[in-house]
Amino acid sequence: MKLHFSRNPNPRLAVAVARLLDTEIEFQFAEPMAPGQSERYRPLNPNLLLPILEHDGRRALWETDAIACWLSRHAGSNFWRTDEDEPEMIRWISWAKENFMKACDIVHWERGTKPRYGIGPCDDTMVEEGLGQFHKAAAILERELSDQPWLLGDVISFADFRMATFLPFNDAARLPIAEYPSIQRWSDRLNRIDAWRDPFRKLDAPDLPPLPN
Ligand SMILES: N[C@@H](CCC(=O)N[C@@H](CS)C(=O)NCC(=O)O)C(=O)O
Repeated sequence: MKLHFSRNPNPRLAVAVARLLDTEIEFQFAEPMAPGQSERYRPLNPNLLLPILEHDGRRALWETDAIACWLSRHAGSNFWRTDEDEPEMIRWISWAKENFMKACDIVHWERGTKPRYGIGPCDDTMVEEGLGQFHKAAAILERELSDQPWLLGDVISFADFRMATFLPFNDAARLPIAEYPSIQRWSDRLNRIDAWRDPFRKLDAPDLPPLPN
């Protein structure tokens, strides 16, 4: 079994899931979009994106959520809920991608990815738009986390990891997480989990390009 990854947000999330679940797996740093790499990677993922899970030598699985589901089933874990909490978990995954995570992504793209990869100048209008969406979504998330440690109650699930996809990149995005005390506490709680805080430990993978000053 092999997980192709980079240090970017979605592959980081998949590596963190594999680490959390103690999956016996080979971690392979990959650059599907680098010159000369697309021929190798297109059969594995036509989108040329990461993460990619090769799990049986014939077929490859892409999309982080599908990979997290597969890894959790493989581990016999309820991290991806398979009980009566499953619909609620899927609700939060779906909402995250349309709301909280999407807002984080907009801001992170402008303040993190664009300068890191020299894609172009930060668009302040998009940052404002992203921050507006962030505050709207954060208010809902704040209420949800005000009286429980994790999105589904007392036990962490993939919904927490998914919701937090961009928080490890907040040095670049500078989202005002601290204005939301319950979200801040939840993020601190996540950071006490080794697999979340440091998924790339001992893995051979170059650092992301630095942010210019
Ligand atoms: N919807 C996809 C998104 C995958 C994606 O956008 N991956 C980005 C990183 S966040 C990527 O592969 N970028 C090129 C790279 O990291 O080399 C998923 O959830 O897996």
